[in-house]
Amino acid sequence: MKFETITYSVDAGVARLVLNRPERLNSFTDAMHEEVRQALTALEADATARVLVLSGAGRGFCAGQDLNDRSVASDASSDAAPDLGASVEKNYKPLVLRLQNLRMPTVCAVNGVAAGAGASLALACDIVVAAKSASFLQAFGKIGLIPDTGGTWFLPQRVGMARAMGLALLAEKLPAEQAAAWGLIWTCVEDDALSATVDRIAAQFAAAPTKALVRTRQAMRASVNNDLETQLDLERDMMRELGRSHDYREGVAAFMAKRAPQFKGE
Ligand code: T3D
Repeated sequence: MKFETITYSVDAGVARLVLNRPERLNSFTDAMHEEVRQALTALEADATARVLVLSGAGRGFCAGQDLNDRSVASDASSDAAPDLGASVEKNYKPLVLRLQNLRMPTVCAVNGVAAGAGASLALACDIVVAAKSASFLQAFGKIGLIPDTGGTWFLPQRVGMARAMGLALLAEKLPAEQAAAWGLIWTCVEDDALSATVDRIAAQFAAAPTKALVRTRQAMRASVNNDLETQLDLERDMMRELGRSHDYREGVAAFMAKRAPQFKGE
């Protein structure tokens, strides 16, 4: 597919969506939101895709909303003032929900700074791998906003309230290495190892029992609101479903035959 602000491709089960406005650190315009929506629609319809890899072109991952589109009138109460709630409702909220509900695992390669909604977008992915020179910045506080795109949900859950509060209120860059040490992301690797690390994970997911990975994601997330008994019930129901799947039968058959499994994602 041909896009102006992103690139999108699928090869060997791996879908790659690259935010591609490097001169603006891949910040989001309405056009980019629209193209991301189109790419995700294509991805959802593509039976060959088993994993989504999200990354940014150039030296940054994503600097959140393009603030050139937010040159606010001096009188904030004037009709010219943008309705950020409408922007969140139309663009950022559905983007997070779509990623979280995707029928395949998502991997984010954070190649450089991830700021504002860009940081939250990375955290909306299942696995986040960051280059050592990358960083995470809750830039919102610096321009009079709150961490959106799920920031106020992801941060306290991943790093605890004290660190979440510090990150959001002080709006200081969190280096990737510290982000990994705090449990905000899966791992941090040397800059020149980022592509190979992400490719390895993507290849593993492209050959994995996809449905089981997706149910795992759902169960993990549901645990936040469930008591133990409810969670045990959920696990029972998912085990019942997966026990009837092709990939479970294949996994057991491959184990017994001492061969590599051929999962179909079904
Ligand atoms: O509005 C809504 O719809 C509601 C939703 C909002 C969600 C949000 O994301 S709000 C938060 C918006 N993002 C920010 O506030 C981050 C702004 N950017 C920065 O603070 C810094 O650029 C960084 C810390 C991310 C990186 O700093 P640095 O020194 O590495 O790079 P730089 O020189 O600041 O940026 C490079 C270029 O990208 C520069 O342009 P220039 O001078 O070379 O022509 C800069 O203006 C541009 N750029 C970076 N971020 C944005 C941007 N241009 C527009 N919008 C940006 N967000």
